[in-house]
Amino acid sequence: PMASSEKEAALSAIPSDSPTIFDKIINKEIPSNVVYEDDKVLAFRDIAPQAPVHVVLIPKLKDGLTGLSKLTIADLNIRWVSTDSPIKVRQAVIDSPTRGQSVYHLHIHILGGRQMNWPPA
Ligand code: IU
Repeated sequence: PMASSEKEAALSAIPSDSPTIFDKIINKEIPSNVVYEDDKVLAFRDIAPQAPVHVVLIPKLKDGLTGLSKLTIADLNIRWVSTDSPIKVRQAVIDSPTRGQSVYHLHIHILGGRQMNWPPA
């Protein structure tokens, strides 16, 4: 299944500044299900969703930034947050029939650090 090939891909991937499949998604060389796009960011639906709504939000500029380990607040402001992109992403996913918020204080989930499966164990 997708989960094991994704796991194998993650285990064999090496950090690199080389172009990735996300560059091709940004350049529309390969298709993706775009939910929001502006000059700085692209948000698209993950091809192997780990939840009923699973959107990948990526900056268009990589500039050596290959992962969260090097992320700074300046990167967040310059590369990720353009005026209304979080609102546009919200608008794109808000109609999902599956809600499930339990704590009504603004929050965004970022999932990572381990491989996950759907349905969740
Ligand atoms: P990761 O943390 O680097 O493993 O996250 C990459 C995600 O990108 C992962 O959830 C994939 O399912 C997803 N993805 C995608 O949406 N479209 C693609 O063409 C490829 C990966 I390759």
